[in-house]
Amino acid sequence: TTDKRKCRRLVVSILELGGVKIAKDDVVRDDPTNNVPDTIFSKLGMQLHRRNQHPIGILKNAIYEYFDTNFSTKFDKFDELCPLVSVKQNFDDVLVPADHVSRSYNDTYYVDSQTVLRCHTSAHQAELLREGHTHFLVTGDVYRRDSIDSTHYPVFHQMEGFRVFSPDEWEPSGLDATSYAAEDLKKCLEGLARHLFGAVEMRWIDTYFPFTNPSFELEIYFKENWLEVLGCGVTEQEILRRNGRPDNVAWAFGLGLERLAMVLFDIPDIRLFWSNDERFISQFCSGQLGIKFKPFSKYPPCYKDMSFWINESFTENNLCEVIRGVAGDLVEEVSLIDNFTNKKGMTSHCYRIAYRSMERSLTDEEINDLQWNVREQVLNKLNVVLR
Ligand code: FA5
Ligand code: MG
Repeated sequence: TTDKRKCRRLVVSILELGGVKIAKDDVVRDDPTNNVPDTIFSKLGMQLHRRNQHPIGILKNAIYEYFDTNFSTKFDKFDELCPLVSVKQNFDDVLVPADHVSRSYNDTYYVDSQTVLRCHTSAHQAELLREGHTHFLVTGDVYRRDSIDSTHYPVFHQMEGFRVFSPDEWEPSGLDATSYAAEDLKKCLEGLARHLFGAVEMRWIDTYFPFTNPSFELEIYFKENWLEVLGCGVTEQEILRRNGRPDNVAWAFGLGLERLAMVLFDIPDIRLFWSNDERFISQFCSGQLGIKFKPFSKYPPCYKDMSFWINESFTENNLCEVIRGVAGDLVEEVSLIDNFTNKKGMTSHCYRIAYRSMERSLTDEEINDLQWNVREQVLNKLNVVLR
């Protein structure tokens, strides 16, 4: 709990910095290692996963229930660990290589050169292992610079699951430790999917994570697409060895709670989770999984295109960050619709921005203003040349 208190003080000081606008702008301008915009600062401490009436909280509780009723060993639960973590916790402790893209300023929010907003709940694996936990669930808000569409948002929620096995668990099976853990993991997660959804179409995909081997992703069929809802795998032995469990094996998973909740409650757009609109909030009920979200009439989207010559430092994540900075949750999707390089070697991109409010219709004037500001900010901040 001393950790918890420390964490709170840190969050408060940052939020206070965020509140006193000038002070924070100064900090950001002076500290080139801070790339956290106001819109993201303002999400710290919201804790949607700790609201029992909110779809994210309802889902968390339903997953807790699955683990409480299906395992003889209790899973220790954490949902208040501080989202500000060290670079070491977020990356080194889970064996993310020094040159991995996820460490870049393009992908991760840095508070300073040694502190990030965690980009996954895996950041807590090592410390909890060292504290002696062998079965645990960690739920929390995670932060990523990312593209913009209906299933991606720069703040979302994950639940990490971790389970350690000892030799007397896998030895009688005749399987090697890794196969035993992999089988148990898939059984556990398929059982969870059945607990939440009943019958649902799903498939396993082989993938890569630095901290597990083998590694898998689970996809669920949703609105005519396969939607990736979680990553998982058998924990790298190096992580167990470093954290006091050299003779064990373990599995781990990281669930995207918004993605699961979208399927479960039929929520069409990830921005809705952040809505304060009564017409959204009031549709959900503590403990009830069966509710299907009824969209309050869908307002029409408005599309605006923007073409420019890019430079070497241009990235889509930076573009999305600028657009979000202007339009906030009024931007629904940003997609590259044209891309060519001319004879002189200059590359042009055309992006289509979809503006749509979840709560009301937008006026032409409002959209034109937004687009005008977006163009100006993109010019100023990204040093591109508009066409
Ligand atoms: C991870 O974050 C790994 N730490 C998961 C893991 C844990 C693997 C333990 C192995 C062992 P990934 O980057 O794929 O993996 O994210 C996990 C899930 O988070 C995704 O499957 C997806 O459901 C969700 N997710 C990722 N990015 C976003 C986003 N921008 N918005 C909403 N949900 C997202
Ligand atoms: Mg993934």
